[in-house]
Amino acid sequence: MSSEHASAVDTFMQGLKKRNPGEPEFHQAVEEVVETLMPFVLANKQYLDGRILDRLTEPDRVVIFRVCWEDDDGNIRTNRAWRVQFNNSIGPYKGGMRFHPTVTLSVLKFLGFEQIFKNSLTGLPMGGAKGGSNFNPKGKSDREVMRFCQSLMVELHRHIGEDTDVPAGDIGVGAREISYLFGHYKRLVNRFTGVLTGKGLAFGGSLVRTEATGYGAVYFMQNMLARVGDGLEGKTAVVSGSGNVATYCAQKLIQSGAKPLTLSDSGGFIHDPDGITQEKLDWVVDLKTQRRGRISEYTQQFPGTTFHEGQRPWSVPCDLAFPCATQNELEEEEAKTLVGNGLKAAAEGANMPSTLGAIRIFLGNQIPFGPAKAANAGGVGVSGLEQSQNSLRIAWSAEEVEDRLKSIMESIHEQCVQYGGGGDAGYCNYVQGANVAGFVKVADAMLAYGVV
Ligand code: NDP
Ligand code: 2IT
Repeated sequence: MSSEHASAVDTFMQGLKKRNPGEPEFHQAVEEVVETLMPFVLANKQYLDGRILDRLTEPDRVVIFRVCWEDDDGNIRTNRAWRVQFNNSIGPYKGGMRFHPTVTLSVLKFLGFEQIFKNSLTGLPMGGAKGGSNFNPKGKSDREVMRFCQSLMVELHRHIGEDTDVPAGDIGVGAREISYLFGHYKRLVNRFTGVLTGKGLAFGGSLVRTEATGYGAVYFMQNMLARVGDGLEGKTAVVSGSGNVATYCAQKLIQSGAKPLTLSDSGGFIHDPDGITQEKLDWVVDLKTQRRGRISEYTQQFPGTTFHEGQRPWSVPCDLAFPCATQNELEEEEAKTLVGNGLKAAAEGANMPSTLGAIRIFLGNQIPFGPAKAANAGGVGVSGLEQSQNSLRIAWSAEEVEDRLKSIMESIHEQCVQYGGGGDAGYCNYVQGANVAGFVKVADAMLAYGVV
């Protein structure tokens, strides 16, 4: 980075931190983007004169509300919920809802901000948003989760709509939660619309939406490897997480001839040196979505495997890394370990799983590195396809949706290469590519609207 760029980034970040105190995740997400965008913005005066970076880092609005609900013992419980409607320049707000005790305004602002760029990269007309609550679904009965979702929707329904803002799932919000949320929205407004995505197949959901994020991350990896004349066949992979994204990432790896070696949750990671097979994965999906158990149980079911309590899987030697659990789960020292063990490429299934230090290690060692905005966009991409199907009142076949998902991931890869340097053969900086490619469309729309 030249000194002019460095000082422009520094001045910008100082202002942002002053305006948004106590929001470290939001600062981190913006810093990564601004660091790579600044040279482009300085070279393209219209964005500088239009103060696009100032405008793009200020959400259109944030709705904060109380959610009261009654637990199974008759106690009154209170949670806080948010919807961060970040930017709707290129389409209705779109982004998931996260239910997890670590949810704060800072976390949702980082997620909403990244969603603007990710959604732009998909090529579909979707703005950026994120929402959620500090509610912890773990250990709650289905009825408790239902009462919480219904109470949350009593307020949220005023702020969303199929042409306004279309929420979906994220950590702690899967098929069960989306069903409760959608069912209650429908009661409140007396309209059946595509207001949420990730719905059940019987009521407007799309085939392949469940699988889309994990599958998309593997397709993105496939594109990165193909660019350097390599492929997935025979590669070993370390995957973190054991939720929606991680399990379908592992599934597509298996289908592509690669061998996933690990999965994890907040309790630790399991290592299966023989490789996780489809049969074992079916057991994990049942464990996580039906029995709501812990990944440590894997070792009792499958002998010859180990559980590493309180640890993350990055010390296991592998060709490919797929962080698919949560933010900041892969730090600088862990990136060094992966590279030292011969890592060939990494793709982020989770949002911002790699710290800024870890990203610098990957880029510095010229490891093909697919950042979240690009690599995990398959989930929201298929959400966009679900919206299209709902509007058209039709349902596409699994094959049709998966073909479209593949094309979306391929197009995102091409856009990254276009703006990521390296020409035809050189090293592609996918972080720069994703940030600049995602930015241009949104920024041009904002300029066209005038001063708003
Ligand atoms: P799930 O709730 O299905 O799974 C989350 C997984 O991550 C679980 O294994 C969970 O373990 C683990 N995890 C969550 N929080 C922590 C934490 N603080 N520390 C360690 N492990 C943690 O969520 P998803 O699979 O949907 O989401 C995973 C990631 O992918 C998130 O970053 C999400 O934003 C991102 N993502 C999701 C998309 C989607 O379509 N669902 C689309 C694009 C990105 P435990 O059970 O112990 O909490
Ligand atoms: O982070 C994400 O892209 C998601 N959680 C999916 C959002 C969506 O609207 O499908």
